[in-house]
Amino acid sequence: MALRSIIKLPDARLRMVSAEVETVDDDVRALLDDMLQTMYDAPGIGLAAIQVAEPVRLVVIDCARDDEPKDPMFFVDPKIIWVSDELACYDEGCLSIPEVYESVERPAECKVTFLDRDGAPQERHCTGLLATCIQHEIDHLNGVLFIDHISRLKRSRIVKKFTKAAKLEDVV
Ligand code: GNR
Ligand code: NI
Repeated sequence: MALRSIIKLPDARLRMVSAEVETVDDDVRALLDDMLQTMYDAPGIGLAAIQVAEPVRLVVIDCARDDEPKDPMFFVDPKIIWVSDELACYDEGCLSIPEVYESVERPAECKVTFLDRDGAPQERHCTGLLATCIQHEIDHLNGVLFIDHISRLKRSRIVKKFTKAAKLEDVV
């Protein structure tokens, strides 16, 4: 297992549409394990492969609270097949947009199909924080960021701030 570095806004790779995986082999499992370690280290509750610069449709999530046992979940080629009419608001953050938190409204529940770490097809009904997180991660697989769900004014302020910071880093 290895820690990978997480790419940040305004890295254009965050806008890529990631490719389907289809076969879950040892290379895919190794990348999933690296992603999990990187997510725990950050720390975060979810991570999409594109955040470690790998444009493939892989997601890891662990929504367990600090006082609960670890609950790592692996999603290969996740697809949303149903969303609830009911919406829920959550203060979202993103490891690729550090220290920015904004309220985002999404379907409160969803059903997702995916392949597990062994390549077996699975279906999961997601509620609560897991429902929010899996939708945030599947957005990443399609090049969509949570700031795309907030006002244009707020979004452009955030993008400007990160673009400026990246330019200053270039100088040093
Ligand atoms: O760590 C994370 N926390 C979080 C909080 C609310 C909604 C979504 C998330 S996912 C985020 C990690 C991340 O950037 N995943 O892509
Ligand atoms: Ni994110």
